[in-house]
Amino acid sequence: MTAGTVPLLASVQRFLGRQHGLYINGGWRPSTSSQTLTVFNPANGQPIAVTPDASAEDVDQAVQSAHRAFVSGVWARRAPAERERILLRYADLLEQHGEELAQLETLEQGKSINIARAFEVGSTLNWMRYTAGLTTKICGRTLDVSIPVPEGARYTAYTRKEPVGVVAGIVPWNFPLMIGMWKVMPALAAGCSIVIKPSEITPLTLMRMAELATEAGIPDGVFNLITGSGSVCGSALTSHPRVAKISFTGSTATGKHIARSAVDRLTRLSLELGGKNPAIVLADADPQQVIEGLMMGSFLNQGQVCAASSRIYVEAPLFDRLAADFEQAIKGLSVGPGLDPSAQINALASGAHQQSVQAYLADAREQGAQIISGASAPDANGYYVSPSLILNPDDNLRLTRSEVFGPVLSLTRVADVEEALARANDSDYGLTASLWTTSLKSAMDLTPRIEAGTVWVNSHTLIDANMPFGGFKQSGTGRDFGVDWLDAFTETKSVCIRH
Ligand code: TXE
Repeated sequence: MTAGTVPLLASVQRFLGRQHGLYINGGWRPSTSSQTLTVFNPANGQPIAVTPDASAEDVDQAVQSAHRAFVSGVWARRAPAERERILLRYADLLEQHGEELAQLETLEQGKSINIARAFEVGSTLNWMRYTAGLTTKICGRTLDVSIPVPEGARYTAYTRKEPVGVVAGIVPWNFPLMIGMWKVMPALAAGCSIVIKPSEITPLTLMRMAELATEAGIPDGVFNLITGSGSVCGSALTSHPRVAKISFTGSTATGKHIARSAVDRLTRLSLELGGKNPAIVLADADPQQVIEGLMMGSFLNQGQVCAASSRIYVEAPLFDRLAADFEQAIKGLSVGPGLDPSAQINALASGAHQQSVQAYLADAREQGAQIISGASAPDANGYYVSPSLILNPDDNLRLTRSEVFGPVLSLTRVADVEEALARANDSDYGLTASLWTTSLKSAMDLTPRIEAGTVWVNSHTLIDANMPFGGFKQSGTGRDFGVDWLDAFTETKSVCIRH
């Protein structure tokens, strides 16, 4: 611990000191494999825990456990109000252990303790309670049908929403706890069982949530967790014949790979993939609001946010003013460990990811891009990257077209809104976008022309449990959140009764 950092709770230290296993059928068990994965603290590169690198055999045991629990009806056929009550109790347990989970998240992921408390714990609670409430709102329709045979027969038809079965949840490393619960909660609210695989670099908070699931009263086998690599453990899970539905959040490349294999069994699939999200700033925008909103939209969690703004197109009259303001704001950001609440930029999640972001910057520098950087790393062993602003990068730079997923923001001068729209939409991605203007007419006219699953006006990155979220184009398929969220975890059955 360094001066100014939050002291670790005894419960966090105890958890880190444990010998970790796989959570199958309501308890921990060792892996059949002797392979392990080490979890590092991104702030200083030190190892903090070792977890199993699960084998295909472990995955099979977890899926069979989930399948047995599903067909037994111990969860799926329980009254919706009982499932809701248990899921609300699960949320209460997260709240009770909020500080412990926030600290674990900062330790394994690198993010600020402020963000861990407010988002990984605070926002996740909102999502959990919202989703628990959906348990008692599942419903179908009654249907008037016109079946003409045999003569004189009458029919009444209706639809039922039934849980799809065993869900495989594959979780990335940017918001491990929150995105993990975005998979667990709708699956359980719908009556499914789940096998969840956290990212190999950030498994700890979901491991703790596995135990709390049992404490909340979720029956054994309904919630299973395996830790392991993507290539062996993740692949064995998403291609398992008893998995009925995959909910994946991660890179577009891995999402496509999983989708190809899912086609063989027509496994249901939701993919929430990357983004290269534009912001369009019109000349009549409020500059102060733009700076505040897009600094947060771009640098929250060191830019490791699929919805983050990373390309800003500014109408010419406002460009010089905003370039100067962004430069000042970026140079003013303090860089430090996540456990220091005053540090605004923290380490990236892994050494490999740090190198990937640095490679984008090196490539841009070699191509002659103008890069302005803020403060540098406080600890040479931590996975830090200085917050950076790129002015008017070429549209064909790797950094302009790919999801960098780091504290890197580009600002580009455009002649007018038509040029801004054309360049904003010129992307394989279409996850989010924002428009900055004080004109209601511009907002109403332009939002339908932006190719993105979410468009904010005068804000960016602010998501809500009641607002559907997902991507156009190669940013994914399906939508998370909102009142229809459970549709993706259920099958619709039509029942037709002759009478
Ligand atoms: O992602 P992967 P990576 C983007 C971001 C980042 C890039 C690479 O641009 O720089 O992806 O990150 C599991 N079968 N996003 O390589 O590989 C893996 O174990 C089944 C955007 O870490 O997609 C982990 O649990 N699973 C993003 C999860 O997939 C497999 C969040 C994500 O890893 C697998 C994270 C396989 N064959 C990265 N291979 C967002 N949309 O928010 C890997 N995995």
